[in-house]
Amino acid sequence: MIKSVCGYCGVGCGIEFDELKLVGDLAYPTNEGLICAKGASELQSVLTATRLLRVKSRDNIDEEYKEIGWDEAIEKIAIKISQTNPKNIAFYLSGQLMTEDYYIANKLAKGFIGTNHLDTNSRTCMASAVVAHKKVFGVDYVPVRMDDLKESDLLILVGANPAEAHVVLFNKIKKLKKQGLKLIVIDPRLTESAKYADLYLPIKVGADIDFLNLVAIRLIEDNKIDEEFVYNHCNDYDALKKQLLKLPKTKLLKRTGLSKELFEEFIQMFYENENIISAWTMGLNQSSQGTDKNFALINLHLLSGKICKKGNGPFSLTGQPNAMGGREVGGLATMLAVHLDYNEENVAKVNEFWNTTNTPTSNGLTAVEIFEEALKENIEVLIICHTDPIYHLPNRKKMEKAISKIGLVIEINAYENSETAAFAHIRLPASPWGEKEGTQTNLDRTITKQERLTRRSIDCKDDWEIFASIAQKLGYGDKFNYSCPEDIFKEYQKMCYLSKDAHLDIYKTSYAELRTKPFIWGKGLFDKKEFLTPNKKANLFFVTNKLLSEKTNKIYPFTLLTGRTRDQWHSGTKTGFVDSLNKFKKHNFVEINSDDAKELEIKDGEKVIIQSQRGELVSFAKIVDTILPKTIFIPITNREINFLTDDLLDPLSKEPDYNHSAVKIKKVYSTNYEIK
Ligand SMILES: Nc1nc2c(c(=O)[nH]1)N[C@H]1C(S)=C(S)[C@@H](COP(=O)(O)OP(=O)(O)OC[C@H]3O[C@@H](n4cnc5c(=O)[nH]c(N)nc54)[C@H](O)[C@@H]3O)O[C@H]1N2
Ligand SMILES: Nc1nc2c(c(=O)[nH]1)N[C@H]1C(S)=C(S)[C@@H](COP(=O)(O)OP(=O)(O)OC[C@H]3O[C@@H](n4cnc5c(=O)[nH]c(N)nc54)[C@H](O)[C@@H]3O)O[C@H]1N2
Ligand code: SF4
Ligand SMILES: [Mo]
Repeated sequence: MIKSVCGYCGVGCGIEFDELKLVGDLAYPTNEGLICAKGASELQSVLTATRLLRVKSRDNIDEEYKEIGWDEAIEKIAIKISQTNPKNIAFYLSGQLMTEDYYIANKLAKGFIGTNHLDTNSRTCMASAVVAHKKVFGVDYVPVRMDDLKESDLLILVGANPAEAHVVLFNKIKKLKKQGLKLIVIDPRLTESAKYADLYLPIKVGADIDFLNLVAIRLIEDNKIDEEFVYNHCNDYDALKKQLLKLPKTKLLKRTGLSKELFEEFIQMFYENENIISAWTMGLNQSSQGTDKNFALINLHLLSGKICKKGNGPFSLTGQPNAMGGREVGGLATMLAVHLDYNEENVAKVNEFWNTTNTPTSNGLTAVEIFEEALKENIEVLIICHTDPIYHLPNRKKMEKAISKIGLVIEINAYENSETAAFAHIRLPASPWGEKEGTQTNLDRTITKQERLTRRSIDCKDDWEIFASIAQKLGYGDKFNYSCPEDIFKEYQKMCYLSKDAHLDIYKTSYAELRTKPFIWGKGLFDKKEFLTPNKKANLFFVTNKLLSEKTNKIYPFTLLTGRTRDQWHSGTKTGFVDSLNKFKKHNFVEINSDDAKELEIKDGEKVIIQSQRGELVSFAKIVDTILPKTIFIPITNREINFLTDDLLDPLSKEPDYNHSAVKIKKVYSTNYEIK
């Protein structure tokens, strides 16, 4: 029996493998034996016929790939890197990498090659929460754990659908509901999660700041502010109060599309329940004002003092299995390493620790920005690992054009059917989950050991080994002399002492301990109501809805929402071919409100074309009453989704505005449209 952890979502369920099947680990505190269909089938993904098993190369993207050896490929990469100015080299990583992989890639790129352009798909996912945490608390720290839900009276889900995206967490929520936990869901779609809500608020897309400000105003007007907490532990309350009270309340409510009655029901539940947790995900983060939306929500907890005590607080739900670990390591272009920002003192510390002089001194380009620079022909080498940017970045046509201008694109992937593959020059086969070991941190700071369950495919390497072999070829061998992931983990643990106040107390555990039980870093960091800001107080920020997103108009009258379905994982390289995951839901559909469908004479199951200013896709209509009028929903299992989306970014977090693109939808009469 081997114990490991699921490699899909941020819940991070403990699993057991007995050579025949995967089951939930009853003794593991996060999931207590529960597991979802994706987790239970993960070994099948290791065995699919679509694995990338050989090194492939070509000089030009119009040519066919040829198989080459590892040595030749690594040499080609090292030669090109050594001939290129570091400012023209970029790395694009993933919240699905393990901590050890992330650590090595970050050390190689920033510390030795000397480029600061190292970002991750977490930019498209958690960046808004990261920026908000840092600005409000002075540190990227999630102050709530799943266990806190047991002591909470009310859970508010805003722009999150855990019934499909964090399945085991939602199963726990359902159990707790039976013991009295109340649930409010705020979402333009009556989602699977909303079906269990005590109160469902069908908010208009993009109106969350208006709603949350309105609640803050009510807290002030009804004397529900926790003055002790606000005056002793927060900055800028008086300024916030003054500005909030100037806002036009009727207009705010109108913009939310909610009735006064529904709003009042929300307020009543907020007042009646002592302990409140709010949880959010992509419905807030992926927005032109993603960070502001985080501020507006966290404000409510600070104003009402519902934070820093059991059963209370703002709970950002991390999506990917190790997006949190990547943030800890510093695998973002806006961070140096181990929660350290770029500044002279930190760069000196990091240079000394890595025994180098090459570390850059300022932030690098973030995800979409890397591609924007590529469009200007300023990126010559791009190393992509464990993610599929051509599938997942917004405004796909533009991203395709950009990547085509990069001289050397290296794709490290465990599967051969990514969308990015068509634009790569060298493809390196990685060993996937199940064939390797390492650590990952889940959404509530729990670090777990992933174990090797099966033998490694002959020509594959672990992601960290690939980065280490590039480092060795570049002549940094003595600094990248690791024999196994544990060596890397130990070095990373030492580096955590450099973090501010050493709050990343990851040095307290070890591989040996992690094999028997998980470790939670930063336990009780805010218990004394002290934050990591200069005066130890949390910052309140006044924000308003600036209505920056693409506006619907006569030509494009619908707003496009995009998101998850329960049994599929993003582009589907790991889940798309697993029979047990395919039986419940069709992948290719677009949800449209029944009134809109009637008006457009679209019937259920009919072929429809969806177009935006940037591109189009063809799908099948699914007529529902669970989505607001003039809003459609397409799951991101549709690999063409981002031909439609807008590449507008949040100015603070640089996270894309995925959920607010203006589109039109119409029935397809012609037989010319193929559905891929
Ligand atoms: N099955 C499965 N699970 C997954 C994943 C997967 O691919 N498949 N991916 C993982 C990852 S990486 C992530 S980031 C998480 C994402 O987890 P979630 O964010 O919970 O998943 P989404 O389906 O993107 O849900 C976002 C919700 O926000 C709503 N929404 C959109 N716009 C607005 C708005 O303006 N206001 C409000 N209030 N709501 C809005 C949408 O209708 C949708 O219900 O899931 C993780 N879990
Ligand atoms: N429209 C729209 N776009 C979105 C989103 C949205 O909600 N709407 N969500 C955004 C978010 S939150 C996210 S997180 C991204 C996700 O977008 P991606 O990260 O592109 O999605 P995945 O399909 O999970 O890609 C992971 C890749 O890693 C490969 N892989 C699997 N195992 C291994 C391994 O062990 N090693 C290596 N090297 N490779 C491996 C897989 O084959 C796959 O190609 O999409 C973003 N894009
Ligand atoms: S809930 Fe998430 S971590 Fe748990 S088994 Fe399902 S996909 Fe894996
Ligand atoms: Mo994500």
